[in-house]
Amino acid sequence: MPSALVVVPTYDEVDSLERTIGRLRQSVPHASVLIVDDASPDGTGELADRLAAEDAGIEVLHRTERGYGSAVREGFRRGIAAGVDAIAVIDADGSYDVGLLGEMLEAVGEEVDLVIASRWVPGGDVRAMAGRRRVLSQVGNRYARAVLGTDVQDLTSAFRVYSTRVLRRMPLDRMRSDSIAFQIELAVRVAQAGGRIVEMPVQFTERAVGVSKTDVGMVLGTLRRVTQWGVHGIRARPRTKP
Ligand SMILES: Nc1nc2c(ncn2[C@@H]2O[C@H](COP(=O)(O)OP(=O)(O)OP(=O)(O)O)[C@@H](O)[C@H]2O)c(=O)[nH]1
Ligand SMILES: [Mg+2]
Repeated sequence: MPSALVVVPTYDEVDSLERTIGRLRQSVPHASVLIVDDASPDGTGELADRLAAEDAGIEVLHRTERGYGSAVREGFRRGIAAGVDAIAVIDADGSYDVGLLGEMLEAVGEEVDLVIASRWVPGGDVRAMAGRRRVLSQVGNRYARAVLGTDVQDLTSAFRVYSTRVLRRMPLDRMRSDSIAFQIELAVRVAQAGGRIVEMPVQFTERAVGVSKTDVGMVLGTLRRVTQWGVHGIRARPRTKP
């Protein structure tokens, strides 16, 4: 089992954080946890501090700036500095089944640089997701796949394990994308860096508590980004000449 850091970005997740962290500590006790909270007004940061005080395997990073992408990038920098073998990222809202993480960590290694917990491969199980969102995610993924030349089925999944080796090669300071576009950009960059990507079917349940931070603007922004990348010829795999 590789040494690992699990990055958990949080913003206003006071109703789900403790449960998610509890499950994490239970399912991968050897991995340390870094909660990155951006001054949530609902007390998530204080709750995170309390959890960290009770468990030496948990650390909290409090930031004043806001942003999912920059929170995760900061987590990557910490993991790289700590010299762990693998860095995992999972949402705090309990949507993704944490139980898969042990298997994901085992899969990452010499041969594999990114393991994606995938909702859209056979065996993936998506619950309580409104039909509209389901279609949007699948159509969006199909569009991004075609434009960017990759066969990753769930480019937008936020539950992933990266090899630290591949993250060291990412230009973290130059990356500006956020939210859904951030997930797609990283998958493409890993492929461009020659990293092998593996998808594992995950059980996904739409968040039951708390408020979504993803809005229509982010979805449209992602669509625009993917289209721009396509126009600029940015692809996971170079186009094969006919
Ligand atoms: N640190 C930090 N975390 C964030 C920020 N925005 C979102 N998050 C966290 O990132 C994770 C994903 O956000 P969600 O709101 O669940 O996004 P989503 O899964 O697309 O939307 P839902 O369908 O509502 O679950 C959650 O753990 C959030 O708390 C942010 O600005 N800063
Ligand atoms: Mg969510």
